[in-house]
Amino acid sequence: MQQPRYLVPGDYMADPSAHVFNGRIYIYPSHDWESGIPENDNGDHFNMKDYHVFSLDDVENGEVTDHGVVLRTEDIPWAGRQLWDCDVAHRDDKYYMYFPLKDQNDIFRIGVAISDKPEGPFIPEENPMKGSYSMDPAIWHDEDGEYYMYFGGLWGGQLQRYRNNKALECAILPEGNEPALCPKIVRLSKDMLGFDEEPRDIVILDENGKPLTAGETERRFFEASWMHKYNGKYYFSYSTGDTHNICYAIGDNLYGPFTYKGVILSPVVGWTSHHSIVEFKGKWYLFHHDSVPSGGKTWLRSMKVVELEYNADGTIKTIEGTASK
Ligand code: FUB
Repeated sequence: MQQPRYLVPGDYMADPSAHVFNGRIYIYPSHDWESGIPENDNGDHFNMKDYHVFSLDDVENGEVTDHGVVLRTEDIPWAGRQLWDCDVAHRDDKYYMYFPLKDQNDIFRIGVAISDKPEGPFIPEENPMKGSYSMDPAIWHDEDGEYYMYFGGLWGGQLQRYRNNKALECAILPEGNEPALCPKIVRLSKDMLGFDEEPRDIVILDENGKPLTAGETERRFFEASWMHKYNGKYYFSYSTGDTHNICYAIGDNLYGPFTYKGVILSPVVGWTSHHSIVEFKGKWYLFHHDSVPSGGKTWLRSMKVVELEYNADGTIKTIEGTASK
């Protein structure tokens, strides 16, 4: 694949989570729109209110099918506002969509909605997942047969409001040489509707085996967790948020620790960067977004795909983002 490909030129779609179901790529993005809410560090301008599902059978040239609206805030009993990055898992004969949404107290929780088909529509549960908090869920189906959720995000994602899975009186964001806040992992229950354990920290180490610090903003975790496996190793990838990189770290265990390895995607046009990585028909792809088509409006993002390549030692070749072009 020579050039990145914008997948839905007629609309604004971001945070694409891509999976192969029934031999086809299904993409679960956030649906950006012009809500008129001014931009701030809390992400209030990302005021999304529904999801579409897309699918295709040829990443490089195939027609992209829009399966239409599959879930809306008005159908979710506990909804406040802001449907952010979702993900979908397949277990037995059902598809489970995991979505972050602020409840009526403006606290991010993670909800589940269920469908018989990968293209939806998805029917939401009455309540958010018990014990859930923060945002950006990414589901990993491991070879051990279990399903795991990686999640968390700073600033508007509210992770700094919690420690040890408990809400703090006041948010605390570590600084300088203090250890960076960690993304979380939790094993899902067999019915896919709850947590089967307490969420645990995902620790990202530097080349000397020391946890990354809050001050290492070019490479510490901010949001947008994703997991994939390559040549027997677990690759945890994520966005560095305010420094706009998509980075990755490699480990031998899905709970970590992971060792930082480098940048997958350098900054794109627009504040956020968010991605997913999937293998399809013998090639690896990076689904992501930028704000080039909207002329740089950070809240109007367009999803795209480009081939992702590995070096012989298992490291990933850095892809140049649109901010430097
Ligand atoms: O789309 C809203 C938020 O922006 C996502 O949840 C973050 O990962 C960032 O892409």
